[in-house]
Amino acid sequence: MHLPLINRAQEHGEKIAILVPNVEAFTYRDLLYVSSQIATNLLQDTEDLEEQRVALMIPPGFDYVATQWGIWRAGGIAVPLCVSHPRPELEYAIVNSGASIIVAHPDFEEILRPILLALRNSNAQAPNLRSILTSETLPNPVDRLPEVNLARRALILYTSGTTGKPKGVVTTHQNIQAQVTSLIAAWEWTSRDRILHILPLHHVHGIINVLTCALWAGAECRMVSKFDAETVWQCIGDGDLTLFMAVPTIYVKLMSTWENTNPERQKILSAGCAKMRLMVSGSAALPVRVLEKWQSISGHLLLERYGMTEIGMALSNPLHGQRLPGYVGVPLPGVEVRLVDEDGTLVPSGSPGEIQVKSHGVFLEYWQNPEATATAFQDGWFCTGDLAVVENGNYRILGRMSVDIIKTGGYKVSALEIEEVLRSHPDIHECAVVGVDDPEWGERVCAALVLHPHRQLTLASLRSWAKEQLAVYKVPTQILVVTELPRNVMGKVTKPAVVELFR
Ligand code: MLC
Ligand code: AMP
Repeated sequence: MHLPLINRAQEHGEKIAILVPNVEAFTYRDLLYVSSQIATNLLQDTEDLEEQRVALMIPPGFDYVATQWGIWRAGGIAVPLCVSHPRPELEYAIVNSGASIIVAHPDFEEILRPILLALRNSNAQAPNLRSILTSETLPNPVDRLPEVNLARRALILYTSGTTGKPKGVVTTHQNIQAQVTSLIAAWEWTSRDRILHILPLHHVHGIINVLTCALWAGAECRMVSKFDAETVWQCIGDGDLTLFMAVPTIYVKLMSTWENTNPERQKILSAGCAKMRLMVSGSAALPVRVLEKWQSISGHLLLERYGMTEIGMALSNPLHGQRLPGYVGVPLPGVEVRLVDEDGTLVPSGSPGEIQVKSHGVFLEYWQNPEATATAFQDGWFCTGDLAVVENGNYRILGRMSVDIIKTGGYKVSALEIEEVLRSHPDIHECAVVGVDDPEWGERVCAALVLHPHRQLTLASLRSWAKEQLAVYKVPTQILVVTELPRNVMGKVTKPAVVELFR
């Protein structure tokens, strides 16, 4: 028995699975064969990877997908690394997941080399860490591949929380199947769909909602190596896409590029949008003014939905029927949602409460962190840490319960993680990191700093220092040097007062 994703692909043999516009196209048959070669290569002389973690650092495209499938078919757990992360963040994911193999595109050999060397030298960590480049010749013929039970772990995605360092969210093949089939049913994916994939491939939005849904449905997934507004518009303007999904920041960037285009081309681009059957927004709150402006450009009332790495998608506006601006709709098929107060009691309709979720799509565990896993659940319900209210039968997201969680450009970022890094700067005595509302990024990462006596610090120098350690979206975009941080009577830094400093 193969994994259902693999079985289904066999039905679509000669159909195009992955297309890199103007470069190359690969059929489902190609994907099945190359992923079996990759699985054979990963297995070497063993029969089953038995949930060994395989990290992959590959830009969006066929090699990424074939490697992800190869890992699954060999019985491994895929750990996708972000292709733009600096060394410390890559090292953290590799070490924390205990990866025994890393598959990388040759472009990343240089950044990975010192990490691999350091890990191989520290015997306790990973003396046998194996590295494979996607440019290597693959074995032919292929081996018999193991049977992989759906209850087995499939994926570890790193996500920030309120405890500083990111946690590895583990999903099983069954979880992925539940997440995908729920979306396929709700948004009526079919093998006739063609979607443009422009999202990062180390998060659930890009991996599950776009890539895996497309391949599960036998649809065509068009991949570009990195988001670029001009390229996206060109693909939309070609006029034969049926679906598009993005975070609000991407819609804002697309709108500004459209506005700087001449009126004739604007018409072509808008006509490309109008030919699609669905455009979706998620991963962060979609401001109503963005929704309205996008409607005037594209003719589409964006379908907004709500989800999270740990649960997949939970709430969605309808494909057919009325979509309410500012609301995220109702629970998706197979998903139960409830709102509770601080005591864990259900709140009456119209009152705000924490969103809690139960479904087969809910993750298995935080990787090697049973305490965090246990505290994330209440009576079998996953506690999202997001507040919402139900009005006229529809959920409206009110925000997060913790000020230390920032959403910027669709990325979830822990203020505490950034503070920890900033405190290691030789000039910084104390700091408080907050998210400040921003029309383009949703929130921007801002830092209030107390410096050591007689020290000075510019934003530019702090940013270039921080980029060595943090992903670009975690690097503060604004700093304020203050003599002291605002505190409450208990002496605790009050983040809302810090946010006010930036207004
Ligand atoms: C980048 N820049 C930022 C920034 N990110 N500035 C402020 N805030 C941010 N968050 C700056 C950089 O410093 C740089 O400036 C310039 O923008 C270009 O950087 P870049 O990295 O090239 O940006 P770009 O490619 O334009 O990226 C923007 C983006 C990207 C929106 C395409 O952030 C993105 O792909 N976001 C999607 C994230 C996602 O998939 N989230 C889903 C998580 S799953 P300079 O000055 O250095 O040039 C989830 C669950 C669910 O949330 O519900 O889906
Ligand atoms: P992540 O941990 O990166 O998967 O991010 C999940 C978080 O994104 C959720 O907990 C929400 O805070 C936020 N989120 C996702 N979709 C929406 C939405 N439509 N509106 C508001 N917030 C959202």
